[in-house]
Order: sequence, then C-alpha cells, then structure tokens
Amino acid sequence: QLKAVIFDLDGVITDTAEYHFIAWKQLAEELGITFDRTFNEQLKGVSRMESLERILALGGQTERYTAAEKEALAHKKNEHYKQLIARMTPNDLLPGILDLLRELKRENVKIGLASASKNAFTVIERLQIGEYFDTIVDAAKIKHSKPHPEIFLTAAKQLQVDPSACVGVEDAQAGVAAIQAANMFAIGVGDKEALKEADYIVETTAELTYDAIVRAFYR
Ligand code: B16
Ligand code: MG
Repeated sequence: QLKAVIFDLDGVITDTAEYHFIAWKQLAEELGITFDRTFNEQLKGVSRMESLERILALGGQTERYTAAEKEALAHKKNEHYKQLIARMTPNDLLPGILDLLRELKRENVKIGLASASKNAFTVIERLQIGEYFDTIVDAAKIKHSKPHPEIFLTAAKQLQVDPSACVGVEDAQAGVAAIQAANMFAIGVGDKEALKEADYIVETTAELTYDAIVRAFYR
C-alpha cells in the first residue's frame, strides 16, 4: 500500500538543476574545463565535493589542487548558486507540483524530501512549501551520496513508513539508483533514455499527478 512519496528537490520540485549547471559551468570555464549537458547528467544528485571531483577529472586536473583549494573552488560555486536561488519565488515551482502536494495531503499520503543539497531548506523556504513536508532529511547528516540509499532510507525512517510502501521521485540517474537500492518504487522525471532504469518515467512534472503515481505503483 502506498503510504509515502519522497521527493528529490533539484530538478523535480523546481528547476534548480539548471542553476547548479550554470554555476558549475562558470567555475569550470574559469578552470579551462568545458562540459556539456550530457556530462552534467553525471553531476545531478551528486554532492558538491564529489561534483567538483568529477569536473576536475573531466579536465584531467585531479592532482592540480590541494584539499584547501578544492574547498575554495566548491565554496565559489556555492556562492554563485546562492545568488541564483536568492531570487526564487513560488512561481518557480515546476508545473503540477503544488497540485500534487495538495492531493497527497488530501489522500493522507506522507510527504518527504530527500535532497542531497545543503541549500534545500533555503529553496523550500523561497518556494513557500515547507508546510507540506512531513519530513525533510538534513543533507549535512548524510554520509553516503546517492546512488547509496542512505538518504531515502533516512526519509522513510523519519516518516516511520516501510520502504516498500514508498515512492521516490528523481530526475537523476544516481537518484533513481538510490531509490531502487532502498527497495522503493522509483519514478524518474525527465529524459527517457537517461532514466531508463526507473520503474516509471514521466517526461515532465505536469504528467506527475496523484492518479498517475497510484496507477504506476499498483500496476
Ligand atoms: P549543494 P538533489 C543535489 O540536489 C543536486 O542535484 C546536485 O547537483 C548538487 O550538487 C547537490 O544537490 C548538492 O547541492 O551544493 O547545494 O549542497 O537533486 O538531491 O535535490
Ligand atoms: Mg535532483
């Protein structure tokens, strides 16, 4: 029985995935590294430091910086990202998300947030949707990045719901893998090819209705 829906944030509830992309791309360019949207798929859902490592590896620069310098580079990206999210409003919710949150509440389905982002609380506040969430996992307390299931399992635990009664919603390959490793039903939002491992895929959040979720879950 469906008891909870656990959402990823960036790229599912709002298009902050685009802001992460813009901020990383600018930093990469300053380092003389070019990357495209295909490579960016590998950064989605991945923690800040791990994302930096992947970008440096892409540019063959893994050995070039000390740990302290890497911290500074990650900090720089985050400052740019914070500037981008500072102007967000409830208008930045992706299509259908507010209706879905309302409907889940009406149907007594619990709602959780499993975002790897340390900026998640700020973004939720800017979007003014905090009241809908029964639990929000604190990314700072999570030891293992997606695709490890830890963040989704923590959300289920905090909701006191068995993972088998949870649906996870993700836009990232690593996120879909994390949901499945947690033994939950994985819904992918976005490119059908990139997310082909998901149990159910929608191209945009507009298709992500309560009815569609229920139908997919019990199919
Ligand atoms: P921060 P999600 C993830 O959020 C993003 O997809 C990923 O691009 C980002 O690097 C990560 O959060 C860490 O974010 O630098 O703000 O702590 O998709 O899990 O909601
Ligand atoms: Mg995401």
